[in-house]
Amino acid sequence: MNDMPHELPNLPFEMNALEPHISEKTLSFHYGKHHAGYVAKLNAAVAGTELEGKTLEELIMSQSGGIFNNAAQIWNHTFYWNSMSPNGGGEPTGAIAGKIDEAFGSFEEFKTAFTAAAGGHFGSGWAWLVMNSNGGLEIVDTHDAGNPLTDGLTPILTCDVWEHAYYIDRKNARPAYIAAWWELVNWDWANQTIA
Ligand code: MN3
Repeated sequence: MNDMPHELPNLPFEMNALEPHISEKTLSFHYGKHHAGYVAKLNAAVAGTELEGKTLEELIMSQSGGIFNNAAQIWNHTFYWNSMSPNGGGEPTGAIAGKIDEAFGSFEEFKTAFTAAAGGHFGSGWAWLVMNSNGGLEIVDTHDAGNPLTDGLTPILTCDVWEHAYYIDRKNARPAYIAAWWELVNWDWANQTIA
Protein backbone atom coordinates (compact mmCIF):
# COMPACT_ATOMS: atom_id res chain seq x y z
CA MET A 1 0.00 0.00 0.00
CA ASN A 2 1.12 3.55 -0.67
CA ASP A 3 -0.49 5.31 2.22
CA MET A 4 0.66 8.91 2.29
CA PRO A 5 0.16 10.54 5.68
CA HIS A 6 -2.24 13.46 5.95
CA GLU A 7 -0.44 16.76 5.51
CA LEU A 8 -1.00 20.21 6.97
CA PRO A 9 -2.05 22.33 3.97
CA ASN A 10 -0.31 25.67 3.48
CA LEU A 11 -2.21 28.70 4.70
CA PRO A 12 -3.75 30.52 1.70
CA PHE A 13 -2.17 33.78 2.96
CA GLU A 14 0.84 34.97 4.95
CA MET A 15 0.72 34.48 8.72
CA ASN A 16 0.38 38.25 9.28
CA ALA A 17 -1.97 38.90 6.35
CA LEU A 18 -5.18 39.02 8.38
CA GLU A 19 -3.96 41.79 10.70
CA PRO A 20 -5.34 43.86 12.30
CA HIS A 21 -8.44 41.65 12.43
CA ILE A 22 -6.67 38.41 13.40
CA SER A 23 -3.08 38.65 14.61
CA GLU A 24 0.00 36.78 13.43
CA LYS A 25 0.31 35.46 16.99
CA THR A 26 -3.18 33.98 16.91
CA LEU A 27 -2.52 32.34 13.54
CA SER A 28 0.86 31.03 14.66
CA PHE A 29 -0.89 29.10 17.44
CA HIS A 30 -4.15 28.32 15.68
CA TYR A 31 -2.54 27.07 12.48
CA GLY A 32 0.91 26.13 13.71
CA LYS A 33 -0.14 24.35 16.91
CA HIS A 34 -3.86 23.45 16.78
CA HIS A 35 -4.32 22.64 13.08
CA ALA A 36 -0.90 20.97 12.93
CA GLY A 37 -1.72 19.03 16.09
CA TYR A 38 -4.85 17.51 14.56
CA VAL A 39 -2.77 16.33 11.59
CA ALA A 40 -0.16 14.73 13.84
CA LYS A 41 -2.80 13.06 16.01
CA LEU A 42 -4.76 11.68 13.06
CA ASN A 43 -1.64 10.27 11.42
CA ALA A 44 -0.63 8.62 14.68
CA ALA A 45 -4.13 7.17 15.16
CA VAL A 46 -4.50 5.63 11.70
CA ALA A 47 -0.92 4.42 11.24
CA GLY A 48 -0.88 0.70 10.63
CA THR A 49 -4.68 0.39 10.63
CA GLU A 50 -7.14 -0.21 7.81
CA LEU A 51 -7.94 3.52 7.97
CA GLU A 52 -4.49 4.49 6.75
CA GLY A 53 -4.84 5.97 3.26
CA LYS A 54 -8.50 6.97 3.70
CA THR A 55 -9.28 10.56 2.75
CA LEU A 56 -10.46 13.08 5.32
CA GLU A 57 -13.94 12.99 3.79
CA GLU A 58 -14.04 9.19 4.00
CA LEU A 59 -13.05 9.33 7.66
CA ILE A 60 -15.55 12.12 8.43
CA MET A 61 -18.39 10.17 6.85
CA SER A 62 -17.57 6.81 8.46
CA GLN A 63 -15.83 7.33 11.79
CA SER A 64 -16.60 8.58 15.30
CA GLY A 65 -14.59 9.41 18.39
CA GLY A 66 -10.99 10.52 18.08
CA ILE A 67 -10.57 9.59 14.42
CA PHE A 68 -13.63 11.63 13.44
CA ASN A 69 -12.61 14.52 15.69
CA ASN A 70 -9.11 14.87 14.27
CA ALA A 71 -10.12 14.26 10.64
CA ALA A 72 -12.97 16.76 10.85
CA GLN A 73 -10.86 19.35 12.64
CA ILE A 74 -8.23 19.14 9.87
CA TRP A 75 -10.94 19.58 7.22
CA ASN A 76 -12.78 22.31 9.14
CA HIS A 77 -9.65 24.39 9.71
CA THR A 78 -8.56 24.22 6.07
CA PHE A 79 -12.07 25.32 5.12
CA TYR A 80 -11.97 28.11 7.72
CA TRP A 81 -8.70 29.57 6.39
CA ASN A 82 -10.22 29.64 2.92
CA SER A 83 -13.36 31.29 4.28
CA MET A 84 -11.23 34.36 5.05
CA SER A 85 -9.06 36.57 2.87
CA PRO A 86 -6.91 39.66 3.39
CA ASN A 87 -9.01 41.08 0.52
CA GLY A 88 -12.30 39.90 1.98
CA GLY A 89 -15.10 41.58 3.87
CA GLY A 90 -17.80 43.90 2.66
CA GLU A 91 -20.94 42.84 0.90
CA PRO A 92 -21.21 39.66 -1.15
CA THR A 93 -20.51 39.74 -4.87
CA GLY A 94 -21.32 37.30 -7.63
CA ALA A 95 -23.78 34.42 -7.46
CA ILE A 96 -23.59 34.10 -3.66
CA ALA A 97 -25.16 37.56 -3.29
CA GLY A 98 -28.37 36.46 -5.01
CA LYS A 99 -28.46 33.14 -3.15
CA ILE A 100 -28.18 35.00 0.17
CA ASP A 101 -30.99 37.41 -0.76
CA GLU A 102 -33.13 34.45 -1.82
CA ALA A 103 -32.58 32.54 1.44
CA PHE A 104 -32.43 35.32 4.02
CA GLY A 105 -34.10 38.35 2.40
CA SER A 106 -30.99 40.54 2.39
CA PHE A 107 -27.31 40.49 3.24
CA GLU A 108 -28.01 42.42 6.46
CA GLU A 109 -30.56 39.83 7.57
CA PHE A 110 -28.12 37.03 6.78
CA LYS A 111 -25.34 38.82 8.66
CA THR A 112 -27.57 39.27 11.71
CA ALA A 113 -28.63 35.61 11.72
CA PHE A 114 -25.12 34.23 11.15
CA THR A 115 -23.68 36.51 13.85
CA ALA A 116 -26.37 35.28 16.26
CA ALA A 117 -25.60 31.62 15.46
CA ALA A 118 -21.85 32.12 15.90
CA GLY A 119 -22.22 34.25 19.01
CA GLY A 120 -24.88 32.08 20.59
CA HIS A 121 -23.18 28.73 20.07
CA PHE A 122 -22.54 27.28 23.52
CA GLY A 123 -18.99 26.04 23.99
CA SER A 124 -16.62 24.96 21.24
CA GLY A 125 -17.81 24.61 17.69
CA TRP A 126 -18.41 26.15 14.32
CA ALA A 127 -20.94 28.39 12.55
CA TRP A 128 -21.52 27.50 8.92
CA LEU A 129 -23.26 28.81 5.84
CA VAL A 130 -24.29 25.67 4.00
CA MET A 131 -26.18 24.66 0.87
CA ASN A 132 -28.90 22.05 1.27
CA SER A 133 -29.87 19.34 -1.23
CA ASN A 134 -32.37 21.73 -2.83
CA GLY A 135 -29.64 24.26 -3.53
CA GLY A 136 -30.89 26.68 -0.88
CA LEU A 137 -28.68 28.28 1.74
CA GLU A 138 -29.01 27.68 5.51
CA ILE A 139 -27.09 28.60 8.65
CA VAL A 140 -26.10 25.76 10.97
CA ASP A 141 -23.82 25.47 13.97
CA THR A 142 -21.93 22.31 14.91
CA HIS A 143 -20.43 21.25 18.23
CA ASP A 144 -16.77 20.47 18.76
CA ALA A 145 -15.46 18.97 15.48
CA GLY A 146 -18.90 18.60 13.88
CA ASN A 147 -19.03 18.98 10.10
CA PRO A 148 -22.20 19.58 8.02
CA LEU A 149 -21.13 16.94 5.46
CA THR A 150 -22.48 14.27 7.82
CA ASP A 151 -25.94 15.86 7.53
CA GLY A 152 -25.79 15.90 3.74
CA LEU A 153 -25.10 19.64 3.65
CA THR A 154 -22.48 21.38 1.51
CA PRO A 155 -20.29 23.83 3.47
CA ILE A 156 -20.02 27.30 1.88
CA LEU A 157 -18.32 29.39 4.60
CA THR A 158 -17.36 28.77 8.22
CA CYS A 159 -16.40 30.69 11.35
CA ASP A 160 -14.46 28.81 14.04
CA VAL A 161 -15.91 29.74 17.44
CA TRP A 162 -13.57 27.64 19.57
CA GLU A 163 -11.92 29.96 22.10
CA HIS A 164 -8.52 29.13 20.62
CA ALA A 165 -9.64 31.08 17.51
CA TYR A 166 -9.79 34.38 19.40
CA TYR A 167 -8.60 34.20 22.98
CA ILE A 168 -5.12 35.65 22.32
CA ASP A 169 -6.54 38.67 20.45
CA ARG A 170 -9.91 39.16 22.09
CA LYS A 171 -9.82 37.29 25.38
CA ASN A 172 -13.42 36.19 26.02
CA ALA A 173 -14.97 38.76 23.64
CA ARG A 174 -16.34 36.41 20.99
CA PRO A 175 -18.54 39.15 19.44
CA ALA A 176 -15.44 41.26 18.67
CA TYR A 177 -13.84 38.26 16.95
CA ILE A 178 -17.00 37.60 14.92
CA ALA A 179 -17.01 41.26 13.85
CA ALA A 180 -13.38 40.79 12.75
CA TRP A 181 -14.37 37.66 10.77
CA TRP A 182 -16.88 39.76 8.80
CA GLU A 183 -14.01 42.08 7.80
CA LEU A 184 -12.27 39.07 6.24
CA VAL A 185 -15.11 36.92 4.86
CA ASN A 186 -14.05 35.51 1.50
CA TRP A 187 -16.90 35.89 -1.00
CA ASP A 188 -14.71 34.48 -3.78
CA TRP A 189 -14.50 31.24 -1.78
CA ALA A 190 -18.27 31.24 -1.22
CA ASN A 191 -18.76 31.61 -4.97
CA GLN A 192 -16.43 28.67 -5.59
CA THR A 193 -18.12 26.46 -3.02
CA ILE A 194 -21.68 27.05 -4.30
CA ALA A 195 -20.63 26.39 -7.90
MN1 MN3 B 1 -9.83 26.15 15.61
